[in-house]
Amino acid sequence: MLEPYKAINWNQISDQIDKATWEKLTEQFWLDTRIPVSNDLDDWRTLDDNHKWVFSHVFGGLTLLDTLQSQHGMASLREHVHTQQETAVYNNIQFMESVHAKSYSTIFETLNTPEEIDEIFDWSDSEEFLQTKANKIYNIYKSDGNHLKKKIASVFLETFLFYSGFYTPLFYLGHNQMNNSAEIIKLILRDESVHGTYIGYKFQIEFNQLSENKQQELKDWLYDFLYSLYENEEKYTHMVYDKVGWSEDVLKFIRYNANKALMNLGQDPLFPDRAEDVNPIVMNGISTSTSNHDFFSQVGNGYLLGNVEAMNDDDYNIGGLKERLY
Ligand code: MN3
Ligand code: MN3
Repeated sequence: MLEPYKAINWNQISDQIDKATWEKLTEQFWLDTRIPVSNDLDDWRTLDDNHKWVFSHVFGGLTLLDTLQSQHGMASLREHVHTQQETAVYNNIQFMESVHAKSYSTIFETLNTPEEIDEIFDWSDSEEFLQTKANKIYNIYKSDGNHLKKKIASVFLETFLFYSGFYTPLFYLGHNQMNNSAEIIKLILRDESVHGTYIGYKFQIEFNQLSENKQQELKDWLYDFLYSLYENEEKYTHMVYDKVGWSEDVLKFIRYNANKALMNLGQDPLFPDRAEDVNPIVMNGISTSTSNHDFFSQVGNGYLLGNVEAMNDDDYNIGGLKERLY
């Protein structure tokens, strides 16, 4: 007897969050070709060589990381879904990751010379700490193991490990410089806040069904993994930012975002850093970002998603969905 192949039916939704996320993501669709990055060239020419190096190489790093998301991240999450709509959402996210990867490189391909562009790609394809970061995540994606770990890896990558790169355009945005490049980053932040929340939500549904022992085991793994990523991220940050003296500020910012990633996964924060500890100029850059705050609360049909954390004006990142109440 042939197993029937089922057509996706959007009139029969078992998880309204799938539909709400699909609608949100398709509504905010965008392309890099819409943003005139070349208008940043006047600001670019005022930067010294060290600041130019940082600006272009963080985008090289981000290009690598979203290449990973588009090629392996979503494909690995798609291997284990509960609904056909969840597959559709991952398909949308996967395409947008390709848009993101293209957009980061659009920035340095607009600002830098052809020789510099080649050097940036050579750098991102070989730099030790960047490659370590990408490989730690990639190894989880391609393993046969626990699909919950794949969701953890995806949320850590997008809500934590990207932020050492995001710091730079947000810093300049806070100074009203390089605004078109920042416009791209704002659109990406808007996407990532939905991705992190959605994947964290899917994680929490299954995590909550595990036995207490299994939950504890996974938590231990999760914090160990976060810590090993952080240790590498410290080295990456110093390697990129020591030359302009921003490393300590960037590290505060990434610890703050590591806590956000934990919140997306419904876990307790690890680091003491709070929004007020982060450079206010960077927070100012974030606060101008397009807001998605609280979009899940508009979802009807008996879902009441709690604990959208108030975040001191920075609503770039939706709070963890700690409870799923029926
Ligand atoms: Mn992305
Ligand atoms: Mn994403």
